[in-house]
Parts: sequence; C-alpha cells; structure tokens
Amino acid sequence: MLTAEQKQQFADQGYLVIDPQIDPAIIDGVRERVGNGLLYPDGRTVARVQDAWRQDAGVKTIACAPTVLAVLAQLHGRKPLPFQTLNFRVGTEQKVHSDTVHFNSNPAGHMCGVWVALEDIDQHNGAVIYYPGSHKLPEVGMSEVFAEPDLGARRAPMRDGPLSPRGWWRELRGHSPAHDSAHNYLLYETYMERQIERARIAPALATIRKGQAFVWAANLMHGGSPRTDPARTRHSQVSHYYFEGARYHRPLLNPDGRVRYFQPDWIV
Ligand SMILES: O=C(O)CCC(=O)C(=O)O
Repeated sequence: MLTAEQKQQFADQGYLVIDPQIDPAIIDGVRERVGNGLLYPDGRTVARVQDAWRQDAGVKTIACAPTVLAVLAQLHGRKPLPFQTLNFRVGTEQKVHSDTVHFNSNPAGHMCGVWVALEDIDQHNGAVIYYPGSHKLPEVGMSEVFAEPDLGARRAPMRDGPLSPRGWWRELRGHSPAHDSAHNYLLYETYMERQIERARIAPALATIRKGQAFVWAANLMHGGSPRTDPARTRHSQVSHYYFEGARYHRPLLNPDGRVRYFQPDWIV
C-alpha cells in the first residue's frame, strides 16, 4: 500500500502524512461528542480527553482504522497494537519532546503516534510542530538530562517507586504535594530545546487537512505550535501504538532509571 518513497521518507524524516480513509461521519461524530464535550452529562468542555475510546465507539474506530494499522505494519514490519487515545479541542502548545520519554520498548523504538485532524489545521490554530529527521538523534532519558551539569544540579530527589500515569499528570499540573516528576520534566524540556539548537534542525508544521493523519516515529521531536488565533479550535485525536513482540515501559514514570515493564491496556 505504501510506496517505496513513502517508506524511505518515514525512515529518513521520521514522519508521514497519510489518508487514513476514515468515514467523515466518524470524524464529525467524534468532534461533536468528544471535542465539544457532548460526551459529558454536565456539558463541560475539556481541552484534552484521555482514553475516550473506552466510552466512544468513534474514537475507537479512528484508533483502529484498518488503513492506519496496515500503514504502521508496513513501516515497522510488526503488528501495531493501539493502547492510548488523546482527544484535543484546542492546540496543546506542548513543548518539544519525543514520545520515547513517555513510552518506550525493549527492543527500543517500537512505538508510534498517529495524529488525525478532525478539522483543517493551519499555522494559526496550533498545528503540531515537528523537527524532520530528529528521530535519528540519540534517545533522551532522564539520565542524559541529569548529565548536563546545570540541569543535574537542579534535579529533584527521586521517589522510591514508580508513579502511576494519573499521579504523573497530577504532578505535572501541580495538583499533587510532591512535585518531583513535574520539576524534572521541566528540566527535560530545557534539555530538548538545547538538543534542537545543537542539531540546528529547522521546525515544520503539520498543516494537514481534516481527515488526514500525521504519523510520527517514537523518537521524532515534536510539540504543539503557538495558537496565534486563540479563538480557533484544533479538534484532533492522537492514538498511540506499540508493536507486537516487544516489552513496554514508561521511562518518565521510573525516573530512578530502573526499567519497569508494564502491560498496556490494548484497544480492542
Ligand atoms: O497535539 C499536540 O499539539 C501535541 C501532541 C503530542 O505531542 C503527543 O501526543 O505526543
């Protein structure tokens, strides 16, 4: 299904724009129910909904779209296994990072993100920003961050055990009394900005059309570009995939550097 050029582009640049062939009615339905908050009885709208696939069949359909699964299988030579969805109503303005710090595997790199535009994306509504070819840079974990003398000196004390994903997000948002992971993540972001400057890689924007998908390699540096028009929405869904035949871990939840494997909750 993919051409040799497309495979080569993914290998060289770490990303690919594809047509995931998802029914437009599914796209519109997810945008209305999840993006516009209709999923919630109290009518609240949230900027980021994690794992809505558990409640919403449309979200699951997007994550498990046969064309997406076929493309990923061709790119990785292994069966893709979807395990997480995030739905966004507006741009995240998230700082540059690689998914490998959140989700990695053994053997390394058997992870992938697929970001589906639920409306047209341009340079004003917070398109994903990415750094072509950056997936070839060495993977960055907290030990690389702490090896930088000034960042290492600011390192927060390590906790003893692993942190749950919910606990980690609470910390990142400052809701928890223990802020060590959130603090260390800020050091990681500083390190990644320095990496980009050192590598002198120019950024690009994933200005894709409604219904298209942006596929990125686990180690591709990316984030959310500024919302230059704050009135605009940026309805989108990113689904995360591991690949069969590996063991899976979450480096950030284990900042003591010990690899602790976990069993993802597969989207089936
Ligand atoms: O949607 C965005 O703005 C960024 C999403 C992202 O960085 C991620 O899912 O890893």
